[in-house]
Amino acid sequence: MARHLITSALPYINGIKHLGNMVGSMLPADVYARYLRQRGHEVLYICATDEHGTPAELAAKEAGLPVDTFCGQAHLAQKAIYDGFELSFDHFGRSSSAQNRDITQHFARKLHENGFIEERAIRQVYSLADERFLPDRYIVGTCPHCGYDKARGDQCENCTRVLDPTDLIDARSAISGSSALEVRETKHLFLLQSKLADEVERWIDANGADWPTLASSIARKWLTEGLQDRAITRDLEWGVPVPADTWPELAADGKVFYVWFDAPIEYIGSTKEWADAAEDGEVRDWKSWWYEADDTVRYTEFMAKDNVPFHTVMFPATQLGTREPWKKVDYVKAFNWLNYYGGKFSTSQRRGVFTDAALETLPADYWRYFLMANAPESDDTSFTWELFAAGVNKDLADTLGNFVNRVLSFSRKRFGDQVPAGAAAGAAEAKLGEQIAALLAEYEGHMETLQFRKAAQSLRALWSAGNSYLEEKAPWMEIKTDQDGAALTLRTAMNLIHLYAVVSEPFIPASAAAMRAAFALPGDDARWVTADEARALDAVPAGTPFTVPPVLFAKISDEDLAAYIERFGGDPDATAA
Ligand code: B3M
Ligand code: ZN
Repeated sequence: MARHLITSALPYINGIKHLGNMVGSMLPADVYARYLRQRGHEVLYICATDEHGTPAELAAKEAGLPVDTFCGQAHLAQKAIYDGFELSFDHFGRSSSAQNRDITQHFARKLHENGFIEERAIRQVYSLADERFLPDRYIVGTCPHCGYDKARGDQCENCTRVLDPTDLIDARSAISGSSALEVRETKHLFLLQSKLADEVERWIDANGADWPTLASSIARKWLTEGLQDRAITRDLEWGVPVPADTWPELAADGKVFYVWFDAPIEYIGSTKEWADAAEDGEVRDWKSWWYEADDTVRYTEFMAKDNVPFHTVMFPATQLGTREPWKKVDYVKAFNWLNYYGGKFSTSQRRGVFTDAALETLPADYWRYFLMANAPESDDTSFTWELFAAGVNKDLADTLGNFVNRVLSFSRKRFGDQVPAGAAAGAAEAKLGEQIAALLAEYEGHMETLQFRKAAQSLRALWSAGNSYLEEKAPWMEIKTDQDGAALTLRTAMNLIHLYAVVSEPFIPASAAAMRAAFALPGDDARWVTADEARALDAVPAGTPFTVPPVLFAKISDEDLAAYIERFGGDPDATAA
């Protein structure tokens, strides 16, 4: 059995994430992790909050809190939401941990020893009012090309031209608005990516062949454009400090590492946090996953497309440059954007549905299922409340939920609280068994290749097959003439419910648990079903006591839909009209 290391891109600490963030990283990683665990693989699913950098400092300032206090609170707030979504992390860490500091510093020392880090003096804008150096995007002014007066120091949003802060007319600080700026010389560490470019390319040639096109094309594009040496330190208060043993002068100057340098290293840092949190004699070995890992470890990363260059080029370059045997990614699952009514979800404008509000509105399973069934895999996709309501009502409420309740209530009414025996399986059951086994194989195929939309389609087809069987056998008619036949139909349908509970678990864990709990089967866990078991449909034998669970999925009514659109804002064009 393989050992599966799974990471999802680390959510940035400032602010609650929206559904687009959720579907592009954490949620698919969780679905995959759950699936592999059910199939008996050893899985380590790691995530963390990404806590360093200017946006964290500014968000803390806005909240009127010291940055470490702010990050501590924001970490817990995000963690509570991810628990609500039932994300089954083995560890949800923090990039500001001592573990990450130590490993990040270790990486930097090794890169330095091997000649891949160099100290260079650069000229940077310093704000006298803010008493700090300003990153390019925190300098605003008038664009020299188009005259737009809110152009940023790195790029003009209006004409998209790439800028240098010194190009701006009437430059001022985006933080304080002060124009008391001066250019000062300061020293920084540079990662010599240009020296590692060939090696990274060879590594991608050897390992990236089976990545999805979205990931490999972005990686290639970066390499073709040429890997630039990159400043990996910043003048900030909050971050992993440059180690004083190696760079005393820079350390004394208070330099910290750039957030994108320490963030991917936190995948390792968080794994060490997980190991350090072991209790009572439990042994958690972080190194076997990351250092000299043998080829039983398969490492899969999940992320949105804008994060691909850092994961396929910059982080591997960092790892390779240490000349140490760090585990590198085997498979990069990248996602396009989820839009909101065709426009962007926006954290700053709070446009769209945010994960906290989503959970306050409806249970996690509704979101999990809909988002994965419509995941932006091959293209950007759009969230609309209309599509969401239609998907939930048709697939979850009608096809799955209604089947479960109908079968269990009818059987209880006619045969009591135990699974009825009835006749032996006949031709209809044999046909059904074949069909279920085939659909299950299809479903597994899509899960193994991480094609989540297709997997959701197969899952839906499994649910539909039960409905067709039930319509065909019509036990409510059958019972009038053939009690034993009706009992067989219901027993078979109950076995389908149990099978659905197992195979739906990756997508809708809470509802799956409720379905499984309907049957008092001793020692029942969510262990995956074999093809033979799927064909036989007899895991739940006659005589098993059962209960009828409360309605699994409530339908979204037209009134609900109107209220959601009213609250969250719907199609901007429709509202304007
Ligand atoms: N925090 C990107 C983001 O928030 C970043 C991912 C880090 S993964 C190591 O979009
Ligand atoms: Zn411009």
